[in-house]
Amino acid sequence: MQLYDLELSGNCYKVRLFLSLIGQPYELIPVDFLGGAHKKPPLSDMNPFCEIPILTDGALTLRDSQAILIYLARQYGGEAWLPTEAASMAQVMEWVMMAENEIARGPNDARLHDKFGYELDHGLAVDKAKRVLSLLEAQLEGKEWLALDRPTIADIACFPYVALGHEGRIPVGDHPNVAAWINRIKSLPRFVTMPEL
Ligand SMILES: N[C@@H](CCC(=O)N[C@@H](CS)C(=O)NCC(=O)O)C(=O)O
Repeated sequence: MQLYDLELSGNCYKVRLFLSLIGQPYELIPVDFLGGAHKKPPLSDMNPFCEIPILTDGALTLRDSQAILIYLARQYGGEAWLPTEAASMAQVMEWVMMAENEIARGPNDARLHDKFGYELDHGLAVDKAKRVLSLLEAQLEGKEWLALDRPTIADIACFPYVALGHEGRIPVGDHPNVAAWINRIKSLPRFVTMPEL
């Protein structure tokens, strides 16, 4: 199994984190992102979207961090991280989708603007990120984990860009449920960190 990776990418980090949590060995392949390696063959052939992370497992090549989490959870994680029972699976996916949508366009975009100089509407990203924090704060009222009564890939998918929010001027601030949830994830066995977390 190989992961094409960038250390500072939250999308790559969530895959590294999950691989560590489930104890799955893999080979890390750093991508020369500044040199644009992800936009040229062979990576652009592996992922025509020209983005990382990319995961290979035997003959399988996968793009998209959420899709990769789903694959790893089902293939290697048993029932724990993504159950097959219909309602539970859908409840996990509700929050995995939030990582792909609201979190990507909120705290992720704000960080891309501030830390990496991407030409994005920072004000719009901040508005979306504030909504993300409010929704998470409400969901975590009286609950330890986002979807089920245990950690699932919903928590892993949403965690990185929320916890890195300060890099886009979206600190968790007065959201105690979100702050406690972040600390809970950081306390999981085999947790690994990334810069600025
Ligand atoms: N939905 C994708 C988004 C992946 C993505 O945007 N990756 C960034 C790095 S974090 C990237 O490769 N961007 C390409 C670029 O900026 O040129 C995922 O979750 O993996």
